[in-house]
Amino acid sequence: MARAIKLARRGWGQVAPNPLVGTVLLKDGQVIAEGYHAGFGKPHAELAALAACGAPEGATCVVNLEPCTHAGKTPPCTDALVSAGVKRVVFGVRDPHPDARGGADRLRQSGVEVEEGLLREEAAALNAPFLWAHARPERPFIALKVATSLDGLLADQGGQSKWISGTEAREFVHWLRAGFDAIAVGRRTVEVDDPLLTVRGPVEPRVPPSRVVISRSGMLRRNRQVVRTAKEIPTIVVTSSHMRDQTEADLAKTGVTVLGADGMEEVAAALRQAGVQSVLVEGGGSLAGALLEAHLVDRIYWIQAPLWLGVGVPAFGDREGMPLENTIRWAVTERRGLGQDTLLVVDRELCLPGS
Ligand code: AOF
Ligand code: ZN
Repeated sequence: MARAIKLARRGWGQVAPNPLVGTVLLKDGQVIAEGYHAGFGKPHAELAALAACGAPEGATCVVNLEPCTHAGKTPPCTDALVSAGVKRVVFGVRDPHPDARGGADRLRQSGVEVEEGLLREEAAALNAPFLWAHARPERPFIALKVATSLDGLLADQGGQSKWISGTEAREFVHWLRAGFDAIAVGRRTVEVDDPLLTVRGPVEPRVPPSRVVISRSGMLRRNRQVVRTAKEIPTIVVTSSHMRDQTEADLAKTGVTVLGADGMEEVAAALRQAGVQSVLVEGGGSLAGALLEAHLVDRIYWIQAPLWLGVGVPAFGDREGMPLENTIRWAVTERRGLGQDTLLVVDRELCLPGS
């Protein structure tokens, strides 16, 4: 299953709104074929593995997601597994998609032995945006990316943040961006850092993520990079409802889409209505803090650099305190080194359909 999850990740940036899926076929404990869902509209992982396999009769199929039952862009994986003579299917998490779900029952009815829940947490974390899109369709999956010093600061006391983290971490962020529908920042980040917020890394996404600027006041200068390139890359500004018309007038003919929303919940709902299923929030601290305080953050990608600044810009702005007994402990879903920096990925809650 760990191998299936690793294979699934090869579809990063190519499959959304579909899930990432990898499959390993085994016989007598030996791997006989592998496959993964390489892109939206392309063969499902099970079909790719079966196509790569000479003699699948009697094999065990290990896949991170329950095999589908629907004839979508490709025929149902359950039927393909049954006709290929696969004897046993082991999967990680159930498929919540209303058309595709029910694969386990269908396989059992056809006499296939089915085991579910192997590396369930890992499989759920892998496809959190897809799983949440079905469990909670009113808002996108929201992830925060923060790169800080050892003492949790985004920038030094002069506001300098280039570069707290190293090249490996910056490459990772470009890889990360490729897997999200949108990249969001607050107005101050656009004004101060003037980022382009595009993907310039090892993975070219099938659909480039939209850029989102969240700005209560709306005021955004037309000479900022995100505004100047809005005709080429979809760019959304979310402002308070009473500033919407003014902001639209200010940004007329730039290609920027202006949405009105009051409060973080409405911002999230407005983005979902605009078609955004997953968003990576890259700062600044006050936006990150406001989202956390509103319990709207599903995941944090925290990159910690080995340096100390003492005084500077806090990662989550100035917030009210949270007594220990009222706070929650997040689930650690990944922990690894990025050059000299350390990546920690935590999920507030795992989405486990059918449990
Ligand atoms: C599987 N194996 O590799 C994937 C599955 O748009 P379609 O026709 O490709 O169908 C997408 C739906 O199928 C998706 O929403 C999810 O429920 C399931 N994805 N299922 O058995 C795969 N990618
Ligand atoms: Zn399928």
